[in-house]
Formats: sequence, structure tokens, C-alpha cells
Amino acid sequence: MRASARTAIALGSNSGDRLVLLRAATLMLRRLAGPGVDFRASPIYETAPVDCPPGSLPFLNAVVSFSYAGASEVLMEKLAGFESALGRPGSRLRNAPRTIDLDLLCFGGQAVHTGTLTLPHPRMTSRRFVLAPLGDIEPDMRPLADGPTAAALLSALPKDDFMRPIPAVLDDESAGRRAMADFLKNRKAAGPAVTALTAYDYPVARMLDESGIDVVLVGDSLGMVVLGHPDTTRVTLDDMRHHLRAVRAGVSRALVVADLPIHTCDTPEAAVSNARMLIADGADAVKLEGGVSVAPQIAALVAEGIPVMGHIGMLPQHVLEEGGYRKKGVTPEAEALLLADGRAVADAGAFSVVLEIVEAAAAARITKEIPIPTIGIGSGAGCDGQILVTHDLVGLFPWFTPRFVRPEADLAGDFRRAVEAYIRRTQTGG
Ligand code: PH2
Ligand code: MG
Ligand code: MG
Repeated sequence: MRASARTAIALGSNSGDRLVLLRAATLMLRRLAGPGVDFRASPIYETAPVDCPPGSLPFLNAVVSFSYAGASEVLMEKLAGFESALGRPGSRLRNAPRTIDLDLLCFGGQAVHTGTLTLPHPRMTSRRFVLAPLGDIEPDMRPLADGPTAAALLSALPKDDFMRPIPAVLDDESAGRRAMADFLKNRKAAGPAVTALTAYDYPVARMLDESGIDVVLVGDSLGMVVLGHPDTTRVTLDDMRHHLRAVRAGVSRALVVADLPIHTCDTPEAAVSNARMLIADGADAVKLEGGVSVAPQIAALVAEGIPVMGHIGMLPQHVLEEGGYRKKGVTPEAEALLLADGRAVADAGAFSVVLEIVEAAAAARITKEIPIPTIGIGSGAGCDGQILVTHDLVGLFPWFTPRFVRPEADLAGDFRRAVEAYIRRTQTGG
């Protein structure tokens, strides 16, 4: 593995809730840097637009720095992924208002000139909205190894007309988590559909994140597809925490949601103390099963600043009482109860809700009626998003596939072929 390079990234926003956007981006960058890295975040400045179309609003600007172990091209791709996750559309008018702009300023003092990347950033030396926050956190950094320091570059600048620090902290993880969850909530109106898949370990989580998934769910489905249990009713909080830590290590862009397993949220107090442990292990949000009956738990979590995904319809933690995985919301009475559940979950402050095995027409009507995105599984195409167990999508749990799944791969088949080929080659001395 190559040595890591000290890098600095400029953040800017002059559209949308600028502080929320800067904090969400900073959380993604902190996750990309990883634990135990010297990660620095500057004060936040409000600045007049420079070289922007007439009528542009003031920016919030800041800089973060950290040591990055990958290549600068990979870092560039990560920044573009974070920008699009935070609602920045593809290329438009030059310097048009943007929800978030993440500019790679410099990378280990290297000079880089490729078609897509110039380092150090060619305009950084003339911009006080970059050099002032950079000078705050890395005065001795040399953007070019044999060039001047950030502090020297800053002192060479002419005075700026409009640039003032604002009294808010950039590197606020709790605010960052809420900002990311709010973004997903807004996808109900803004689109596109929300995409979610499960992961229980580092490689799968990292592949999902690199593919651009919105939500990585550490589901208690791990009881069935990883631990070999018959259902999810024996999964413990410790099981969840163990797998969650592995998933967290692989995800920087997507929202990581962790299930509160059975009997860990029977009261609002239990829900809060158990969810706090999941947050400490790296969850951005928690999910819990139930509608009207768990609204107090959801409200208590939200009051603690913990984003909550609801889950109504078929509730796998209740499969033993119910005697199977049956479709929900089939009769008008059942649909009315489900709608009440959806409303209660939304009113309690959840940012989205899973609809599991709900009659498609009912799911579509509930989706129209409630103000948060519905994320369907086996509930038809009329939801605001979809979720599946990744093993089902890629054909990695060959002994059982739910009826509503359309697999996109046969990894179990590939896996068996590879193992059988290895056995043959080993036994024939090949
Ligand atoms: N970014 C630009 C152009 N102009 N002006 C301010 N104040 N802050 C910015 O981040 C900024 C700008 C191009 O990305
Ligand atoms: Mg820029
Ligand atoms: Mg840019």
C-alpha cells in the first residue's frame, strides 16, 4: 500500500440550506478519511460570490484537510459522488448557484496536469474564500511541494471586500447525519427514486457505496442470510453492532441505516439507549418495525437527534405470531390500518418508511397520502423507492428466493463453479 498524502478540499454552497449541505459533505469526507486520521475542519465563512452570474447569492465556504491513502483520481471521483448525492445536477452554466461544490485543492504537494485534473487547483492562490480557511487549519501546508505555504499565499492577497466567519461548527456529526437523512426525505418531491440494499460486511458495503446506492441497510435479515437462523427473531443488538462496524468501514457516501432488532425498542427509553450504541458504531440512522404502536419510540429517537426509518406492513420480527410472510393491506379495512400506521410514523418524525409485502394498489395510495418517501419491498412499483436483501438480488442465497425478487445475477452458481474448478484442479495436480 502506498503512503498517504495530505490533502485539502474546499467546500462551497450558495443554494439550498447551505449550512446543512456543508455539514453533510463534511461528514462524508470524514468517513472517507476513516477513523484515527488527523482530520481538520475550518471555521465557516460567508463570502461574496466571485466570478458568478449576476444575482448569485453569498456563499458559505470552508476547507477540510486529511491524509488520504488512495490515488488523487479516486479522490476526485469520490468528491463528484458526494456532490451528486447532495443534489448537485450535472454540468450547467459556469459557476451557476450550486447546492455543494467540493474542489480538490492539493494532494501531497504534487503537481498534476491531466485532462480532468490540475493540481494544485489553478485558482486557489487568488481566492481568499479558499486561502483564509486553509490558513486556519493548515498554515504550513505547501500546496506545491517547492512553493510557498498556505499562510504565505494568504498574506500575499489583496484585502477582500466581503468575508466574515459565521458562528457555527462545520464538523458536527449529529447535524451531518440529520442533513443526509433530510436529503433522502426531500427525494419524495425532487426524485429520483430512492435506492436501498442490505449489507452485513465490508466488501459488499463498499461495492454498494461505490455503485452509488443511496441507503445501505444493516438489516436484522442478517439472522437469515448470514447467521443461518430460520428467521430474524434471534438477532441480538451485539450481532447488529458487530456487522454494522464492518459495514461502516466500507461506506462514505451512502446513508448507513441499522435495524433495531427484536425487543431492543420495547420502550422509548430502551429505543434511545440502544440506538445510541448503533450510532456510536457508525450508523447514520436506525430502523424499527411497527406503526402506531411504536410512534412514541420514534418520537423519542427523533427528539434525541437520531434519524429514524419506519417499517410497516409485514413485520418479520412478528413472523412467529403471524405464522408466515403474508401480504398486507389487501382488504379496505387492512389498508386503512396501514395508512394510519404510515401517518403515525411520519407524524412522529421518521424521514422515510419501508412498506414490506403490501398490496401494490394500497402501497401506491399510502405513498400518495403520507409526506415521507415510502421504500417498498414486495409492494409494487408505486413506492418512492425500493429495497431488497442484496443476497436475493445477486443470487447469493440459493436455497430460498422470495417470490417478488427478480435476481440480476447468479453468484451462487459462479461460486460453486469456482470452488468445483479449484477442487478438480487441486486433485488432478493442475
Ligand atoms: N466558487 C466558485 C466561483 N465563485 N465565490 C465564492 N465566494 N465562493 C465560492 O466557493 C465560489 C465563488 C467556483 O466554484
Ligand atoms: Mg469551485
Ligand atoms: Mg468544483
